[in-house]
Amino acid sequence: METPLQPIAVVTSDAHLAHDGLTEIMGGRPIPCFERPERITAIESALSAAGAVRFAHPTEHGMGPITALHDSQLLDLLEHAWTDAVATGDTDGDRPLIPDTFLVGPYAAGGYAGTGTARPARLGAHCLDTATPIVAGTYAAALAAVDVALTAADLVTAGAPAAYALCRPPGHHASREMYGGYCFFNNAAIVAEQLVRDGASRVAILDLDYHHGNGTQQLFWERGEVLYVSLHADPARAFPYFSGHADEMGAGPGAGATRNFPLPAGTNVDDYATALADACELVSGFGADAPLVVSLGFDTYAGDPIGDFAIETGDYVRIGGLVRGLGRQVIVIQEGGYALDAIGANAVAFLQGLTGRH
Ligand code: Q9C
Ligand code: ZN
Repeated sequence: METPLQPIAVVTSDAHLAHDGLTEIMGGRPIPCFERPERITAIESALSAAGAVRFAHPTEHGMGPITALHDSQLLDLLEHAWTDAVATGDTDGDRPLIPDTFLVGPYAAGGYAGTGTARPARLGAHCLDTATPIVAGTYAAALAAVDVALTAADLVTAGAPAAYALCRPPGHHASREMYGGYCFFNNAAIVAEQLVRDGASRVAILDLDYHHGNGTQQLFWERGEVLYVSLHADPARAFPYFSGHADEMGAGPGAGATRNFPLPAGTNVDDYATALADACELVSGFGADAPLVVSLGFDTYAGDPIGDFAIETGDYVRIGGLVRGLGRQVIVIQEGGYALDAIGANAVAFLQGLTGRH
């Protein structure tokens, strides 16, 4: 006989509202940000309406879990970028900060050109792309997203079968010393690292965002105790272009603990489920002794403005069900997903599959 299902805990905070980048530059054009506050409010509304969720607020976890993975220069930059730019006149207070000078080539290999490098110039030393604007509230929002993720982890560690962290800004493109791809701190990686620090000897991360999580991959590239498995659009055609190929499998003690499933344009739920079943085999075989961390993106949705997969709303029930089939506790971390008219329904469908309510 089945025990009554408990409502899944959804961790959320209004702190993300302070990060509203307004403009990103894509293909040389300034356009309204895809990564907007309405993404999370839409998910909250849909989950409220669907019921069977219980909202929880994050607790503060301090800087320790962040400094455990991220470079101090990245932290310093993100903390001060906006106020420095205001002080130097590099923003009039209305425009977001998007670097126009990038550090590549020999200087990049050797660190900064000089210790006197001004903070405004450092943006381009730590930034991946032109799609990740910084505004006054960015740093606070990014810190709060980490607390949202860590609080979901706390709930699961305390015994909940699953918890859903409505993280915004997302995290999986952020590496040790680099922000970009709408991400500042790597929420999912920080959770995985915290599980290791709390005593787990093996932790698995399953990344279901449309894009490859280059940041998560980099952070655990040489770490055999953290498995990173990702399904995503083939980097031959999709951001982040430089990583996510099938032959990238980790190095040193981490050799074999990174696995990538690049997928073609038009991938539908049958194709996706086939790859996900293989990914789940890897997760099962890894033998983690901590809850599974899932980086969840709804940019795999057919109607997503920056994706090209063919997954429909109802398909997320099946996808959530495949994750449920692993029979593990799950910490779900929100990553991407930009179709505002469907992201809420997609989240409801995924949770139906994950919790078995369908
Ligand atoms: N020409 C996440 O979904 N822009 N980030 C791509 C392609 C950046 C996506 C531009 C997309 C970042 C968390
Ligand atoms: Zn994405």
